Amino acid sequence: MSKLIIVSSKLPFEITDNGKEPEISGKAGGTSASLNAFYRHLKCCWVGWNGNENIRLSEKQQEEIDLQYERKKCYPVELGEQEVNYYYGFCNRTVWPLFHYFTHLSELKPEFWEYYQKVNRKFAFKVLEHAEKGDKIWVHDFHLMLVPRMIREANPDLSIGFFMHIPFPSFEIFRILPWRRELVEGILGADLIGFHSFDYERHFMSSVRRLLGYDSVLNTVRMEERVVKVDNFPMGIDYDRVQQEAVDCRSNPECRISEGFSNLLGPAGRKNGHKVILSIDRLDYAKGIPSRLEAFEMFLKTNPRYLEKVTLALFVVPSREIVTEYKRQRRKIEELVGRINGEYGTVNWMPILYFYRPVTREETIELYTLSDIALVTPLRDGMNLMAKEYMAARIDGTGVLILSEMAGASKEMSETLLVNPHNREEIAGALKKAIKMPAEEQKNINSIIRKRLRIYNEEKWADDIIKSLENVKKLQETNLTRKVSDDVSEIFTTIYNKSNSRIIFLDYDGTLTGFHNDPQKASPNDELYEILRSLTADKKNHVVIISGRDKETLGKWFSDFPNITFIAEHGVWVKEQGKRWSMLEKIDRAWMESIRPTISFYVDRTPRSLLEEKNYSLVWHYRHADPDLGEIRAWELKDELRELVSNLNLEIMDGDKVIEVKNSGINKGRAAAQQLAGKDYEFILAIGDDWTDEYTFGAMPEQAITIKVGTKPTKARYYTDSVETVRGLLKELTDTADISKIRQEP
Ligand code: GDG
Repeated sequence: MSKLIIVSSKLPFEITDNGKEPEISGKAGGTSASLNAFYRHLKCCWVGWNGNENIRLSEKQQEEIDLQYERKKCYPVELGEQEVNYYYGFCNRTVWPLFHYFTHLSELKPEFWEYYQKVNRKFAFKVLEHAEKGDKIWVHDFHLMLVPRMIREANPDLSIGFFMHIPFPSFEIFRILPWRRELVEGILGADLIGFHSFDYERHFMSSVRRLLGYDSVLNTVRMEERVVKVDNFPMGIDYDRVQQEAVDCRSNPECRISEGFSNLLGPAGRKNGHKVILSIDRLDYAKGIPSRLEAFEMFLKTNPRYLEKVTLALFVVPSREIVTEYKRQRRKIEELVGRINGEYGTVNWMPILYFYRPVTREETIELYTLSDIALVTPLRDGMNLMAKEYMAARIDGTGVLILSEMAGASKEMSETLLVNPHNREEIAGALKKAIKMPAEEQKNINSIIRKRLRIYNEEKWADDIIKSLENVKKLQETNLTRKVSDDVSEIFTTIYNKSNSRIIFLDYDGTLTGFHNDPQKASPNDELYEILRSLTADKKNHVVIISGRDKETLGKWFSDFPNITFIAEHGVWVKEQGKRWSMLEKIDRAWMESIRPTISFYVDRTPRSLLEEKNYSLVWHYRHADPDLGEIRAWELKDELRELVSNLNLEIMDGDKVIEVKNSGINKGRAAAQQLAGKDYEFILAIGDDWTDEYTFGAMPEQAITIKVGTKPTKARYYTDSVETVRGLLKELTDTADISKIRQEP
């Protein structure tokens, strides 16, 4: 039976040595801890670093520890001191600041990168040691972005999922990384790629498009031999467990932070509606603790009536203390706490209760239950599960969450008080609003959020990802458009040589020739003329050029080819071999006057786009516009056109970086079918590159060889990557035909 292997930078169990025998024990916080429940539930395996930097083990102790890990189906990756320093250097000092938009803090050191690759390889090896055919591998986070590709290259039979827990930045930020291409290619080794929010997904797709040129359709990236799905799965929490922990905490007197502290924050210590505001984070510049403190200071300054009536319980959990910027953060926080307490504190009251120390799970839960307000204002945060846990722990339904709009969690909790974490006035205002908010209103808001969190919990999140991974595999199997490899083209030439009557449909732009800034300039070159001459020289061949081009252009370019049949303007005009142009049916063009101004308006608004006027259609080209702007404008234009054409008998065609408006019912498929009607060709070949050619592919009989140029989803049975390979294939057909002719001749 196939199994699931979780891969994360750290295992959920660390080696601890409390003076007796070293043993492994569960970690308190972080991503691996939050995946832990899921791991227990699915009984999967886990590959990760054991976190052991300092504990030296004897051979016997090592055997015992290995056994303990084995029992838990955990497979530790061993890292040396240098590897830990440099690898985590890349993770924490290069990627982390950059992906959280702290570009000035990102250290672009080649030695970090070197170790990142090395350690990622170690993780991939460890997975490959334990993975068997059909297994699912679920790789987590920015520490392991190269692992999916490394695994795939060694074993393509595995299903690989990748989930990113932190934001994926906009391309303008991501492009700073000298190793951006390798990272995107590494992630794309997965079959399914997940992010917390649509924005991160969008940013990733934009990097894929700009760096590798792969386009996406409906979250699907078409790679060389397979499709990759990219989607957003906002991570949930183990809602019932958090709620139960909160219930236990309230009923169990042993579960207390400390008597004195509980008394101060608990009901007994609250007089005259005293409110407790909770702030609890790892020490990290991305968490925005100094801005939060400044906002709190502003609140005290502008609302003197709340002096002595509020307490900010500020917990800062030590983290990455060797990194200079973290030390600086700590200093900054402590200066601010000192300044605020010094200025506003009294003998009976300190506005901020500050703690710089680790916080246990029980303490965290208790703090949730004791605090009237949770102030969660990171400057950037992938999701922030603590905001969700606060909601789940409020068992009486009260509590106000002030949440940064820069946290992924804000997308699912828009009912709460959302703030811009850089805006001190806004946070101060939200604090006042939160303090004054009646309990009924709190409950109303929270009930909506709590219901959502209960339904889309951690289990559902993980199930969704695993199911999606299974679905991608099915999609990959049904969507098996094969590449025209050397073997495949050899089969084509064999069939070609054996057949006595052949028809070959060839699209022009993007198929026989590359794209040009000015469509009028993409005229055929000598090589193409030569290929067509060879093809048409064989009397068994009927060559059909089937294009969106107007008949004048095709007529001018191919005046020396009376043996070719031309279909122009997507099937409006036909010129049979040796005959004149004729129209497939009479077409009205009066509609152009009303549509032209709209397209012209988009030409003006989109630099480097242009309007092409054909006899029976209007075309907006945006291939050379900025890709993102082009996509946005294309959506807008389609939207506008849809309104305009609703009463006219028109069709909007969404081609490869073109939008074309033309009379409906006219398409390449209809014109191609007419060429096939009543004939019995032994060899049928159709090659095209864009959406309009899908009509041609759709009109072909089952035995036809249909080839798409490019990697977008298609009805064609094969794909190839460029105009050059199309020309190569056509040459091969005629060349081998010549050879076989020569061989037959005595
Ligand atoms: C990444 C992203 C994203 C956290 N600190 C302590 C602690 N925790 C517990 C929480 C929660 C779990 O860990 C996750 O917390 P966060 O959401 O804050 O995330 P991180 O692991 O720091 O980081 C983040 C997350 O991944 C999940 O995708 O939300 O945006 O940066 O259960 O309660 N628990 C204890 N002490 C801590 O100091 N006991």
